[in-house]
Amino acid sequence: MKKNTKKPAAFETRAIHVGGEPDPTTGAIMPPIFQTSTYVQSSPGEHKGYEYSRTHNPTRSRLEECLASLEGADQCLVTSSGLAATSLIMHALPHGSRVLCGDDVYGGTYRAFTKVFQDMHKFEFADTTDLKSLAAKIQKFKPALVWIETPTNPMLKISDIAAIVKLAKKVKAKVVVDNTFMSPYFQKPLSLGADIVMHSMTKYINGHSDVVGGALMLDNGPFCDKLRFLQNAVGPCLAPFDSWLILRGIKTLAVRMEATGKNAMKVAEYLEKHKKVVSVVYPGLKSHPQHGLAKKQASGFSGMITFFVKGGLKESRKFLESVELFALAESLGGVESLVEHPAIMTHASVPANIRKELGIHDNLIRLSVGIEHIDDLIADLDQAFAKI
Ligand code: P1T
Repeated sequence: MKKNTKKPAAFETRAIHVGGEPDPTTGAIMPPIFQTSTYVQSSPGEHKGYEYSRTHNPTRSRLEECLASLEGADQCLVTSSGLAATSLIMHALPHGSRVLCGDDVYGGTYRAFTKVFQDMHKFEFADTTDLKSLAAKIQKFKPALVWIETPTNPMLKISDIAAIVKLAKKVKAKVVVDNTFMSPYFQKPLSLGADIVMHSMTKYINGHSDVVGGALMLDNGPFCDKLRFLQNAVGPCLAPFDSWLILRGIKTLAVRMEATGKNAMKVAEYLEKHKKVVSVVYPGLKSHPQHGLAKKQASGFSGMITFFVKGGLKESRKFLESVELFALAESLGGVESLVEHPAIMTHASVPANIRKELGIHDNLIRLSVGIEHIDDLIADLDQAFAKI
């Protein structure tokens, strides 16, 4: 994208054009996929900026440029999965660091912190929606890093990013926000003071359920340099074709997020009135405990809904086996609607007693609302409820 205009281009425009410049050698409007592992040098050490694709790849560089722009960061590093991005941060921290993590996070993140990195760092978990107790915990534990997901997966709790940054700064802790559920279209944690944004690009950023990938966005500095070093030294790099697919998916990020948000609001309102539903959790509903905060720190509520169906596992199973348009599958953020059972599926790696404390009961169902026609989505939910 030419950089001679005074006013920075809007999000929608940057999503299409940053990193999307036509190929300079052929004029191809779509960037080529540099499906190569290595690059020819004219003399040892003399090359065109690319040596080996674990270190650099032109297709991957384009994706990183686009994502840095959308999230408002100096830099972006893309990785082979969301968990690979999380792992890079863990490797970048000095050994023995203290990490304070939100109590309700993706099951795989919880598993990584408690079953992979637990000997490298010291982890504690806290309800990051309760600022008073969080302030005390931060003062006592003195973490080097505070890790939050907002909204959380799967309970959709909202944490006050700016307030947590203030608390973290008092003990010089960095704040990482897993922004997967919102995408940079609805929420920009760096603008609220966070140090690093992490994404599972597998979800909204790519949006088409055909790639697994992760991303870290942050500003220039020693921590960024360390992550770049580790991206090459540890090796969780994203393949050129996957980078290209995500670059393609991002072009429609704004319209997809608008559509998913609109559909989700209608589905949430429908569920809230349904007699076979005990309660609905959706940040866009006035009944959500942090609805006001959600409105203040983000520009939309995204497409994730959780609800408690009347009954227990039997009723949940019946509902999940009966949906026809909603697909019963892990993951989220694609154009197609998905439904899942957190206790058995995405959060099975969280111990049962902790699941219970968090409210991840057998009658909890999670929806990722896609961008199909709303009437078809409601009709599908209706017929599935009728089968219970
Ligand atoms: O699956 P992967 O790309 O490695 O991303 C992990 C991850 C990180 N953070 C959040 C908030 C996530 O939701 C995920 C992955 N989540 C699912 C697969 C899921 O169904 O919730």
